[in-house]
Amino acid sequence: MRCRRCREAAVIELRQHNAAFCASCFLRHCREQVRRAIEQFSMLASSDRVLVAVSGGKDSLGLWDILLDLGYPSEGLYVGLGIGDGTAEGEPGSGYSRSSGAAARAFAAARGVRLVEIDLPGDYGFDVPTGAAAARRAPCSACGLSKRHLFNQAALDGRYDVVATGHNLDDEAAVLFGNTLRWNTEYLGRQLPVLPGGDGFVKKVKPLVRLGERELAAYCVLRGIDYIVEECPMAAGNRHLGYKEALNAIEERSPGAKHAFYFEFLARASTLFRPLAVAEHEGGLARCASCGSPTTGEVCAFCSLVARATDPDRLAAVSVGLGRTRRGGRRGVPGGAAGSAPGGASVAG
Ligand code: Q46
Ligand code: ZN
Repeated sequence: MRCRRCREAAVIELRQHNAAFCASCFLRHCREQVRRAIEQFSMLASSDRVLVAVSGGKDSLGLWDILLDLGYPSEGLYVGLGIGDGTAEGEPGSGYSRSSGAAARAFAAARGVRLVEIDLPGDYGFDVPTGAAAARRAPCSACGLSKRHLFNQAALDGRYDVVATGHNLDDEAAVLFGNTLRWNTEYLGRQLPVLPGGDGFVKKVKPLVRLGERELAAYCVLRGIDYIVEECPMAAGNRHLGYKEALNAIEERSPGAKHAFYFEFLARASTLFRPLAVAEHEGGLARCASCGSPTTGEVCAFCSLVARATDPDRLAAVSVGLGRTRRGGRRGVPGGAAGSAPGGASVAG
């Protein structure tokens, strides 16, 4: 197998592109895909200060690496979720958040770039598994809601122009698949690689939408980026994993199917659903009485989660096993059974 560009020996075959690449041409291909996504969707201006949400996984660290190489002044944001802190050593998921934080810090130190850190247990008094159980939410629902709020708040506080997340093509295709299966029309109307800022929200972008998981893993290995390989232990049984498996089976028989599914949706269908998404906030947004964030209620969803997740009575109920964690979202909160919010619950890798 020869590299499509230089005819050297290839190290990776990309069937969706009907191509194979040597190591250096593959790295160039990844940077080029990100550059094209940024240009195609007007994601970033060259002077934008970018806050990259990093989880310590391959996608977010690969994204940060590529943005730095493309010359965007970017800094990282790591949110400690307290996942696996209470799990006995040797058990699955043990020390998950500690390891992911260490990977993010090591990358920032190696590249000499700033990493902003927020710690959910230390700064807000709860970790994702316990807080979600006390609030009677699915862990991924509580986690996704917290991350969306904290990314936005950190970007406002630090005066960043844009938040970049590591959602890749596999993530976006899986979210689209899930929302299409249920015809979650409001979410379909907002599933875009760019969410504009304004009204208390910072612009959000997903520059990895042209690259798949396998490409990101290969990129990090070839670049010597030491990312956390372990999946979040809370992801087990997650509906999106099932959607990804289904799409992988389709892609296997029909290379390029994921790309066509997502990009043809953007090109031909997403505008049809846009009015349904816009209608959701037609009444305008108020400010949270507690933190000042935009909200449709009196108190924003994050402040309400903090109140429940740190309520001593609820925590006591959890500790005696009465407040069992339910799978599936409640109150229509994205990330659970109610649907998959554009922007997703995850930092993505
Ligand atoms: S970190 Fe959080 Fe994900 Fe873990 S708890 Fe779920 S949403 S799976 S990317
Ligand atoms: Zn609030």
